[in-house]
Parts: sequence; C-alpha cells; structure tokens
Amino acid sequence: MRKKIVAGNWKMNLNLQEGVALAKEINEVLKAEKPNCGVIVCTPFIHLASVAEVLDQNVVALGAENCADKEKGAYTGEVSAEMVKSTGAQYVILGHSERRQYYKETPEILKEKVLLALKNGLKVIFCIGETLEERESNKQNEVVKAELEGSVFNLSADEFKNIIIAYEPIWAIGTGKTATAEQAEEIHAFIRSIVAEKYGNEIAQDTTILYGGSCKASNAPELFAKENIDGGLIGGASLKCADFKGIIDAW
Ligand code: 3PY
Repeated sequence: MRKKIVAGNWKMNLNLQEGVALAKEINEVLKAEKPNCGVIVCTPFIHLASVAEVLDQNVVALGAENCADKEKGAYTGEVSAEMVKSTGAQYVILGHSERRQYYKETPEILKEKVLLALKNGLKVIFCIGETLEERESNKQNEVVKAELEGSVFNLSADEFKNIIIAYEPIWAIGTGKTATAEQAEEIHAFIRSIVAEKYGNEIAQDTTILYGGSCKASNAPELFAKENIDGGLIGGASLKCADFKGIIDAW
C-alpha cells in the first residue's frame, strides 16, 4: 500500500522564530489528533536544525526545499545533502518549477542532486509539471515523461523506492488556479503508467504521487478522492496551521 502524504513547502517565507513557532503548533495539533496520512514540513535551510528539535518526526517529518548538486567543497553559499541530513531532515524537495525556472536547474543538475540526496539517506520529493503553453498544446504527458527520464529514471528500482513524485502544473502554482480533479487524475494515472513501464507494476502501485499547485482545504477532498492522487505538496496553505490541518483532514 502506497503512503498518503501531505507535505508543506514553506518556500522563502517565515523568519526563524516564525518557522519554529509554526512547526511547534503543527506538531502539537497533530499529536493531539493523529492524522490519517504522513505529514512532512519542508522548510528553508536555516530553519531545519531548530525545527528538528521541536518536531516529533513520528508525527511530522522534516524536509528541505533543495540541496546542492555537489558533494562538498568550495561552493560558497551552497548546502549539501549531507548537511541537510545532519540536521535531522529526512526528505528534500528537488526539481520544483521555481528552481528550474529562476535558478536554471537542468535535468542534468537535478539528476546529480537526486543521486546525492539518496546517497545521504534522504527521500526525494521530485517535482514535475508543464507550463500553461505546454498544456494548451497538449504536451503535458510528453513534458512530465521527459522530466522523469531526465533525472530519476536512471535510478535502480531500489533507489527509486525513495522517490515521491509531485505533479505540479506550473500554471497552477501560486496563481490560484487548480487543475480540475479530473485533469489531475488523468495525468497522475499517466505518470503511474510510465513508472510501471520502467519499474514494473508493483513499484508503480507503491509510488506516492502528490498533487501540487494551489491545493487548499476547499479542493483537497475532491483531489484526494481520486485513485491516483496520493496527497498534496502544499505551498501557501502550509504557512498557517489551520489551513494546513484543513488539507490534512481531507484524508
Ligand atoms: C504551490 O502549491 O504553490 C507549490 O508550489 C507547492 O510546492
């Protein structure tokens, strides 16, 4: 049985004190009422060590939003997968469209990041998704397939078991637009089918595929009701405990 997950992606929001306070609140609320799914909060690097101290990771696991494509050394300002892991984090988001778009992260760079994350014992939330233009020319399947082939389909089956896929249509990120549950289900089913082609049906059935892009408490129930949607990667709505809890409660 694949894992249902709701993961928060705080992006570049909240200072350290605000981040720790939010993590504490989420932890308390979920300890009091155990969720029906796995919950992860992915925070900026500077929050990781402090947030690790306040989370019971059996209830809320911790992840980073990025890691370097180099192992160690003279890369000023970078943070390695090993450093992320040493904070107590267990997950890392890689391939988010904001990283691809604003920081020019290519499939090759992402491939290196994925390998280093796995080598250091992190599980990867790997994001894929098409632009509006690609969707309008019906290229979404081609795009997500190429993104998987470019950065994660080189992995062995054992390695691939540590990958969570997050489908995030770029046109739905931070825009308030959400793919309809039917649109999302259609492409999630396609993604599962190409995972099955590559790694076989058993691994495909066990792979968690999250939906991301303006997912909130109001649309989460409809999205999560779909067979191939195993939860959400949540941007803005993960920045307030009540909003985030509202999505978690959709399971
Ligand atoms: C969003 O929901 O806006 C996201 O980008 C989640 O990663």
